[in-house]
Amino acid sequence: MTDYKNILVTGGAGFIGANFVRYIVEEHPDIFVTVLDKLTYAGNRANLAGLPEDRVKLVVGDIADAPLVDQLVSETDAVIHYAAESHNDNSLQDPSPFVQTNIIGTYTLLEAVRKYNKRFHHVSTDEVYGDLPLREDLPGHGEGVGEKFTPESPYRPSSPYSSTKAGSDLLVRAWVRSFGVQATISNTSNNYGPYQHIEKFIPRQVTSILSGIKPKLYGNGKNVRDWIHTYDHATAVWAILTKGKIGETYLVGADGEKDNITVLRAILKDMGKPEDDFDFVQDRSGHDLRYAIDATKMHEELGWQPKYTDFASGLAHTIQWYTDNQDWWQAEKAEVEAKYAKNNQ
Ligand code: NAD
Ligand code: TDX
Repeated sequence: MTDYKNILVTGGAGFIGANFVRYIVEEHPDIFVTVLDKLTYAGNRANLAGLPEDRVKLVVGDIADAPLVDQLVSETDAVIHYAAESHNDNSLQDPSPFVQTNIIGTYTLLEAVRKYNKRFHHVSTDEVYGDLPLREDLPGHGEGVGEKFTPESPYRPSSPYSSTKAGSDLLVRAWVRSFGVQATISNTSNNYGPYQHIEKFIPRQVTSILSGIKPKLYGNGKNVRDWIHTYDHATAVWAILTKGKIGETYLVGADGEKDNITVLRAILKDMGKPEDDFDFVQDRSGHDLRYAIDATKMHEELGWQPKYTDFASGLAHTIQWYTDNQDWWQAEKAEVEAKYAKNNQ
């Protein structure tokens, strides 16, 4: 049970936001969700298709539109803030929307929750902590060796994307300390699952194979990402919203470290292709080597545990989803690939 009857979800028509809205509709029948989403290239009405109108309302608008945000925040019990420009590669081509949405947009929301004294949860990324050395480069390399990100890790962002997310986190911390805003922050590792935009690694490779295009692996493919199913991210955010301590930062992950080449080979195998049927392409500038989350605080303080930790079966379901929902992505595929091709990626 919770006191929240009306929640405002920014970015709720994007990948992780829409999965959170679907989780709320399924698991918390007493809550009404208002989604505020600009419907950028990454936002899609279809991500909310089939949800009942008496449970979910979509307001198309910008989180940096102060009068609109003021009105929506005044009417809600809590704000869960997912809206962002989210793709590292795009941030290397044009950082300006990242500064505008991630920093000015978050500032605009903070001013409104401050004015109306509303609960605020800020969804952020582990990328604010920069990267870790690969395990193989650490002394005594192997399983269980090597540091992970903790809530005490220093902020060390590498890209325009991660630096604007870091900036937004710091605004939230300052608004808690200086103005008593009731906020929490989560920094989560790489999500995967249905409704993820096809610019991102797993959906790009799956939709390429379905389109007869060879998958593209950056650099040597040894970069490590710590995968978590988006459903587990939703339950983590809910746990923080309802049980988290104001002013605290929570790191969310599911011990899903894998290097990119291993993930790509698993996708190829699952889709009946030879495991070396891909191209190595130009590396991402500033490419972070490894992310890894220590989620002890989530387990010990909030009793949260991830459920979808079998990556092979989560990946198979995700591949099936993109195979079954070609109408959802096909119209955009050529444009996404043309953009990458300009950068030899
Ligand atoms: P996404 O790009 O799929 O979705 C972002 C959504 O925000 C879109 O619906 C878009 O239309 C909306 N949006 C963008 N600018 C807006 C604006 N100015 N006003 C209103 N709406 C706007 O992103 P995602 O992968 O779902 O990520 C959601 C959040 O989670 C982001 O804050 C991201 O930093 C964070 N995050 C993502 C991951 C990941 O693996 N994808 C991991 C950790 C944290
Ligand atoms: O075609 C590709 N080939 C490739 O090798 C693409 C698109 C990516 N990659 C690599 C780069 C990364 O090492 O795969 C890895 C994952 O790439 P992305 O899907 O772009 O994710 P990443 O940059 O790790 O960031 C993601 O996780 C953290 C989200 O996009 C962020 O929003 C989140 O904060």
